[in-house]
Amino acid sequence: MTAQSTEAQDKSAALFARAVELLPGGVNSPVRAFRGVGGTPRFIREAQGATMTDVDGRTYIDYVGSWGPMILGHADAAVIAALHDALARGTSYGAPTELECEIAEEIIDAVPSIEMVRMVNSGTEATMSAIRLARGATGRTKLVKFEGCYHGHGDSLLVKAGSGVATLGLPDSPGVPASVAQNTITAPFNDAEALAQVFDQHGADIAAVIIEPVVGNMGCVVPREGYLQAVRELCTRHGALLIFDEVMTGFRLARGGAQELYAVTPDLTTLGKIIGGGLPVGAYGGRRDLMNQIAPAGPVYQAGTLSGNPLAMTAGLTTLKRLRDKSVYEQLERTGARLCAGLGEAARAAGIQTVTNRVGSMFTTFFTDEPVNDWTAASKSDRDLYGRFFHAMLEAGIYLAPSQFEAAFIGLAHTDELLDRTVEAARAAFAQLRS
Ligand code: HOZ
Repeated sequence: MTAQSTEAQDKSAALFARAVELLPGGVNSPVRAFRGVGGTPRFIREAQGATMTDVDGRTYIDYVGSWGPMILGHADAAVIAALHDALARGTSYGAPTELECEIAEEIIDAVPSIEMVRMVNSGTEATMSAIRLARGATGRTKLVKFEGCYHGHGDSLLVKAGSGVATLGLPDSPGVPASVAQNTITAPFNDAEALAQVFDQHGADIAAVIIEPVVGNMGCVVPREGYLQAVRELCTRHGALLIFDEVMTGFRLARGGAQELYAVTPDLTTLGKIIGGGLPVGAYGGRRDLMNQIAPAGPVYQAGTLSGNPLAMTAGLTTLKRLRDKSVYEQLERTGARLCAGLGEAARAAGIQTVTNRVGSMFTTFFTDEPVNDWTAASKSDRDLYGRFFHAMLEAGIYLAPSQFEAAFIGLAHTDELLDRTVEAARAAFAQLRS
């Protein structure tokens, strides 16, 4: 990857030099280190609406959105006001609050499969806990996940994973015991026949199938028509639980997430990102009979000091209440379509082969000439070209994910004017790639 010479001696570069002495790789989450695109990460000073400003005063139109949560935009006035109010009443009690009932009611009302919910502190915690519950409830051990899907960094899940591990070329991780990894079976996404074969071989041992119903962590990859229904049917037939990892897609693709959009009901669902309104949060929920197996209602243990934290619940609840309005998703569909049509047209005009996958406000442009329906196809995208495109866009004030294998997100604060500026910047960036 080519480092960008223009960012040689700025405050971000100085901060990064300081950070690499203090934090592994200079960051607290790997993709942020820009290793997928080369160069030095921009250190952010503040963010407002659809834009972020770095420590050198450069402002960017933001399509990372804190990796998904910022559907309302940064520093949303209602969220900030609610947080101010909550702050004055204390930051953590370690005891139940009415807020936890309110957000649970909101989630249960919205997400078709969720009859009861447990709040946790991150998506990783949600998926780890959902898997433990699935194993506890079925008395089975094996787990099926799909190549290129990422469900956080739990031991069972770092097998052929996407997101940061794919970005760094480390789809499996040292430190995961072979005895744990051998209980995770992988299958290609979007291939119901391959999953049927896995069930034919291991059916009686499979506790759960976990899937990103629309993948965000190999870039955005869309399920083929009927695929999620086929996955549901196979799980039911073999007595395995179906877990939808809707950490990214929950409240993003529809109020009820991908399961509402595709009308497929999983047994368990994991959530995160949007439900915390930008504060650290996760949740898992599902059928009442399953959720009642979680301690203290049942024997499957899971706990957390900061779970249900009043600030996270406040930011999340304020965000979710705004998403009751159906016009939110109509707007996001319209803006997503407008932006992606513009990006496709800009690439074609420059003679650059791209494929843009999108569902609503979640999308990825791959640098390839073949359809991207699974990890095999996603991994063929030209990552050097993505890196050059990324930096050309960054220089033009557009902040994309510093990895080909992450989805981009549009929020309610992305106006047509900002989208059109993005397309103009892309036109110039694609043209640069030809030289
Ligand atoms: N891996 C997460 C997104 N898919 C988070 C990346 C980050 O926060 O740096």
